[in-house]
Amino acid sequence: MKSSFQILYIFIITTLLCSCASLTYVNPSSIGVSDIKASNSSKLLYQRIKNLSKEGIAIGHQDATAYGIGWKNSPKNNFKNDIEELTGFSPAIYGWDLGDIELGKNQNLDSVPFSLIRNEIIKIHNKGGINTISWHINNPESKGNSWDTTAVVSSILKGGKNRVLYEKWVGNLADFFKSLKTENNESIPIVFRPFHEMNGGWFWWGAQHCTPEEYKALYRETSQLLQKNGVHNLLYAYSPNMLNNPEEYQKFYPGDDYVDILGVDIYNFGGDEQYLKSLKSDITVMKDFAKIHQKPYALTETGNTHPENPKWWTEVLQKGIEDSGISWFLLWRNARPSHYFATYPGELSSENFIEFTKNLELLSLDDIKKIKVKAAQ
Ligand code: BMA
Repeated sequence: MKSSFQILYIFIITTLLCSCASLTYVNPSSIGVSDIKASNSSKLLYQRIKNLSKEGIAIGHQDATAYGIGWKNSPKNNFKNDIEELTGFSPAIYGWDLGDIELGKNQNLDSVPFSLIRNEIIKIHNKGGINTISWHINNPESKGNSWDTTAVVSSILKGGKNRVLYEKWVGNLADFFKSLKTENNESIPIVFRPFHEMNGGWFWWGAQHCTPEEYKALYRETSQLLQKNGVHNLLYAYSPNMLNNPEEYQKFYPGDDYVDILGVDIYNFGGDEQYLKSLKSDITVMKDFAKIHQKPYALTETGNTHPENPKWWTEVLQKGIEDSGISWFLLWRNARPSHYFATYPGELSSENFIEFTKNLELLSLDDIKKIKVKAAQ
């Protein structure tokens, strides 16, 4: 028989182990996601994302390991990323963009080769990280880029004059998604976030360039086309830009049958005061919506567009997201000294970023690696 000391010892050890790791077993068939043929790994990822938010907020960065300020991915820079260089830990969430894949090009609109994106996605998946993909797709009517707002949406919907071309473009996108496989030939689950910031007017799929009904049809038909092409490794995210009013959140919502994860993109283009206000109010709108629709939610894009305040992270972003319940926030890309959204060693706010990461229950790659969801046998 164990002595009461031994029992106490076992209890303490078990509690310590549980506080830094979580393993849940679920039956994948009990998890409902928008794609009824979704792979088991997508369903497990969905559950994992739900579990995440109970442990903290995962930190994400766009193109994190592809390049940063003053360096580019190379064999020498294997898995280098600005956040790790500064803090010693790597992000948990990795954002990528597939703009230009529809054209059959070898690299995306920011000159990142698709082969590099594929390799990084596989590496990150194997390390226990989560990948999310946006798509700055070109305009199928004008052949201009995403910001070319020539009217086009109705022409790519079923029966439209650009439909054949659009189906070809989605086919190219589908081929990339289907190529995301582990060594054991298992498909890698991805959070796909198509047609983001639709309530703004800067993209061709944005408000003013199509009706909310056309937008919803575009989102739904794209998901259907991907599935028709045999893509079943996606969780679909919906992410309007900073809201002009609370009603806007549901105005373009394609419906529970098409969306798995709720998001919102918020930047401080209009100054920090407005940014903080929007973070608080828009995340609350999204959170209430998420409660009704029973979905996880995240700050799908953010970053500092006016890097002038050395205490921005603790004085602004922290105040906007603490206690928010978001699963993650994704900082946009560190492209060059005149276009970056996170921080990097030696940057004005870098020391404050370190403080920020200590103040909040932020989850790094090592942290989320321990949040596991496995299929019950
Ligand atoms: C935008 C900018 C662009 C970039 C695009 C896709 O917000 O960063 O420079 O081409 O995202 O990554």
